[in-house]
Amino acid sequence: MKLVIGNKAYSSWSLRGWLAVRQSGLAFEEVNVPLYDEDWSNRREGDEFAPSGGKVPILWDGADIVVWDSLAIIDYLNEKTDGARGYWPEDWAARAMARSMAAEMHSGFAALRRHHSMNIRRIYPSADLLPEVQADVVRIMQIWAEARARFGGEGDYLFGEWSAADMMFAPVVTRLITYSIPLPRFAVPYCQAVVSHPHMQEWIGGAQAEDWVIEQFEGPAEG
Ligand SMILES: N[C@@H](CCC(=O)N[C@@H](CS)C(=O)NCC(=O)O)C(=O)O
Repeated sequence: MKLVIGNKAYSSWSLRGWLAVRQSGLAFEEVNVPLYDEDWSNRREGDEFAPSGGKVPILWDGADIVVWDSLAIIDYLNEKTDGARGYWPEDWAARAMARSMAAEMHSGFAALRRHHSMNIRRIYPSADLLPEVQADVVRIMQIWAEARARFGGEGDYLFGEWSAADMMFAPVVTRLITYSIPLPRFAVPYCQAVVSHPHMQEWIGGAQAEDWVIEQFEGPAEG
């Protein structure tokens, strides 16, 4: 398999797709492409990018199978590994909630995503949040708290074990850290557990080793 991803420092959807592929335990080649560099528009029109409309992540499984979009990559790999790699919790009610949370992340939280772009290499001081960003953070804390309370058990993650729900929220965790967004007490150990996960440590190491800088994603969020 081959996974095409953007900058590890900035590309939050790439992180989700990469975590999904890493979870599969299957061998894959990683192709890193710097987003928005001088060659970006040529590259995104090329064959490798065409199926996704020019966005990353893109998973190629051989020459004929292509899966783009983070959620589709999770589901494809869950099926390819016969549901054996723990993408979704086994318990039916937990699974329903985990899928709903992943879908809500995928389609929602636009204000947080727009105003606080992922930047894994930085930590900025806490600043006032726009009301719409605050509303996103409140909603995220609500669903995290509910998942942890109902299904977290003794585990460190939303549904106890590391799952696709954690993969989908991992770039939210890094944003909360980057922008020093105040957290309710229960969320602190959860965020620590996410960034300490071995796959996250591997990704963060990769982000730190990159020397690409995209100015529009640098600097504290406008409040
Ligand atoms: N819904 C897609 C989002 C993919 C996406 O927007 N990726 C960004 C990088 S984080 C991208 O490729 N942006 C380049 C562009 O829009 O030109 C997914 O879940 O994978």
